Amino acid sequence: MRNTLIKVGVTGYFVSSEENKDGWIKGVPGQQFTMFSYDFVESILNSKALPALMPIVPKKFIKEQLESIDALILAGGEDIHPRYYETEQEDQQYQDISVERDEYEIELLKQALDMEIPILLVCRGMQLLNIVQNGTLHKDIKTELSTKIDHLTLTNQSQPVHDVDLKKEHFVSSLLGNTVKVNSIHHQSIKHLGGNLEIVGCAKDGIVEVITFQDREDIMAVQWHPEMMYQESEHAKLIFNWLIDKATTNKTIMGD
Ligand SMILES: [Mn+2]
Repeated sequence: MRNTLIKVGVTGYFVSSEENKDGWIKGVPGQQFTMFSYDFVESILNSKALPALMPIVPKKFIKEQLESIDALILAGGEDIHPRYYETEQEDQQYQDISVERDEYEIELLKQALDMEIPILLVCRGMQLLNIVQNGTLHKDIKTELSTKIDHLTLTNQSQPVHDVDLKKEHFVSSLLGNTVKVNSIHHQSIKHLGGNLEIVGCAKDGIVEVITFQDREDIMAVQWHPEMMYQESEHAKLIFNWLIDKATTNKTIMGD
């Protein structure tokens, strides 16, 4: 066995030339960018693994892109276009949508599932998993549901906002305990659960916060952002350690 670091691929934002038309993000006006939050770099390094950016590439390269990593994180970001989970389309323009990213990540996730790569899905990533399994979303918690919890808290991202109660006798609660205190930076949530998935954690108001596959312990999807909490919260570190442990086990079995 080669003693190499586990490589964790992380998806991120695609910044189009239109979004960077004034050059206010980086570089020169109109230049396009791919980027992810540095919180992931720190969280992954902290768990003794090496982060790798997963830029949007043409579909024909996705398999090789996935072969270059040992674990995958689908990060948070824009809303997913409702055309992927609604048959009745409202005639409206959506803000904060990236169809380029949707197309790429849906294919990436499908292939990663087939290749049995360990996957952590964060926020948008969790919603994407549900959609890939033919589930649906509440497009806006505030307008569709009544709750006293503020799930869209944009300040002090490393601080917990609400509890999540985890299903007992499940690998997630074995890892994290029966309740975790989490941050909350989302305005959408799971509506109908997709096929072969299981709800294993909810906030007190019933909003779904953790899903997994019924028959796999190497995939975990969380609605909160553990990468923003890894310095303060033990459970956030445990999630990254879990992902890297799963990848290490795979690598050992494969004899690489
Ligand atoms: Mn929440």
